[in-house]
Amino acid sequence: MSANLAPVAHHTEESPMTDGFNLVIDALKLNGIKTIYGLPGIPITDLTRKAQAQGLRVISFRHEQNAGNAAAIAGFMTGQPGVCLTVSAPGFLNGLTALANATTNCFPMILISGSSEREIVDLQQGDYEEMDQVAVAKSLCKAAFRVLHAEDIGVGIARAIRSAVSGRPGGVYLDLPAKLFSQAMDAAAGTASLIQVVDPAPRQIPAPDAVQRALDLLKGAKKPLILLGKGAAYARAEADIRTLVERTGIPYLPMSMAKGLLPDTHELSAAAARSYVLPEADVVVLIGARLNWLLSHGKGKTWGGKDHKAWGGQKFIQIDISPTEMDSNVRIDAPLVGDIGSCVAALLAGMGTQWPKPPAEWLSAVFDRRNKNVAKMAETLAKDPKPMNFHSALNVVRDIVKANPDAMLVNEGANALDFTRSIVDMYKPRKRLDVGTWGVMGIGMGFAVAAAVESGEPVIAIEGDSAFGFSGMEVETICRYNLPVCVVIFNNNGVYRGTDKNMGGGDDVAPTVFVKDARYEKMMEAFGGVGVYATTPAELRKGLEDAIRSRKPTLINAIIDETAGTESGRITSLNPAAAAKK
Ligand code: ADP
Ligand code: TPW
Repeated sequence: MSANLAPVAHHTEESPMTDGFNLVIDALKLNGIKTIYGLPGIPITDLTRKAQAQGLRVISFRHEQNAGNAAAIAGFMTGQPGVCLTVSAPGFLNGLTALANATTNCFPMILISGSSEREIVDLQQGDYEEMDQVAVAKSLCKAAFRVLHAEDIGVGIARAIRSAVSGRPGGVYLDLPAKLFSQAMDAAAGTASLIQVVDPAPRQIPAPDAVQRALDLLKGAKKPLILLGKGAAYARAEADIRTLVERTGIPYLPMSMAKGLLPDTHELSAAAARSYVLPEADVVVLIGARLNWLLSHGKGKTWGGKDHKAWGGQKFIQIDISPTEMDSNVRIDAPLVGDIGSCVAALLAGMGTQWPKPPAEWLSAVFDRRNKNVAKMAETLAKDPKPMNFHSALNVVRDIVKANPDAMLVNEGANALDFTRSIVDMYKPRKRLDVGTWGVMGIGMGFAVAAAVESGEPVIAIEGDSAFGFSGMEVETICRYNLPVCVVIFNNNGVYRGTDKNMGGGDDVAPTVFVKDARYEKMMEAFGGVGVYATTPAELRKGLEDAIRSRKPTLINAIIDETAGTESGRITSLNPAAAAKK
């Protein structure tokens, strides 16, 4: 054969091919992703099958919002982006609430969604499940990408991972149109196109002058306070944070999901004196906590201000990876921008081993109040009212968590949330998972599934009866994967309480009222799990102990006095009707 007649190179049986399906799976595996949370359908059904065949764990849900919430909290727990996989338009939209919630809470998550054909979508010709998903997702996440060619899958997944975990973590959307999955390419070239992301969340070292400024401010404090947020839990900085707290002897307050970063029983915890320390403190060190509504925006009466908008006079040191978080609500006198691990380490290095303790008057004022409040709470918890109320039920949960400090605790509701947060002590970091920054209902079963899958530990989910309803169908998922999840429903017959009356006097019940004495435990029994109907603390205790020992999917329907609790729990002041009365 003469040289100019040489055959054009083409693929033969000796040069194997790969396709979009395999490249997506290979790229995820190359980057250490082990689990996909999702819900199958066109065009991603085969992706879920092939992923499972190739060793990824695929946890299939009954609704995408719950799969998305599972992925988001997996991201919080592990520091690796949680992956949620959905079908086009409606599936994608169902996943979007979780993606937006992940972004709001700074949880790293990637929502991967199949989509319909670009050509048809862009001409709006009415494809199956047609939607310009990237455009819709953009405003609800940190970044949104679309991959059109198989050879770009590696880059697309690398960019999604980096966007989710670097800087302030958050949600990322990755759009994979149906056609991409069947695109074939040379297998060797495909492998070469994949990227194993190096150092996806680089440390960010604070500037030395910023560290010195913070130390100077702290040194002059007469009434210092440390406030720990879920950013500190996410950053896994508990060892250095503990050293910081103990070396300085400064009282600290944990935000809800920072509980357990240091054990809640730590001698320097001021949690039970919150309403005293916030207005009284003169210098506050915020570590991975934003001055958002959960902290009354750093001003107003909560902070000792004259009225609801006035500054209370505190000076703030804020440690955060996001430079633009500074001054978002009040002046930050000493911004310390960097990752929490590096910032706290730099503070410790700058302090040396000797650091003056806060004035004794401050410490005794704080801890006397705390001890008094703890004693008062112990009295309340010891009561045994009939029917059970939140306190007598949570007294049991408190004991169970104390005896099982490795168990995960998921929590949502209004009163069920607020009382659990203040009554149930946590002993280890990243064990308490709850409604977070938005106070969103519906995270319960998604979080519970991921908590079990990611940790292997027993999960206790304390749920208001309304809160549970948002994701209740996932009890089937819990049974299907035989997860050690014990759902405890605090059943008081409605949203907040079950006692409202129809103000129009008609036959319909009030908007906040549910079916009385609903038998939620039968939902778990329907799928082979254990159902428990508990009207006393003893029955609740036995149900929880059995569930933890047996690791069987369990649902305890804990009957709570329907008059117990308040409207909106602790945030009644944000309710327009209540605010108008003020
Ligand atoms: P909480 O609700 O517990 O008060 P927030 O969600 O308001 O906590 O605040 C968490 C903060 O932590 C966010 O501002 C986020 O930028 C920050 N953050 C998250 N991870 C890190 C990290 N590794 N280093 C520094 N800051 C971080
Ligand atoms: C997505 C509004 C806040 S709390 C709550 C609702 C509906 C339920 C409270 O009743 P529950 O708890 O769960 O029975 P308890 O202990 O007080 O009896 N939709 C979304 N998110 C929120 N936050 C709401 C509605 C809400």
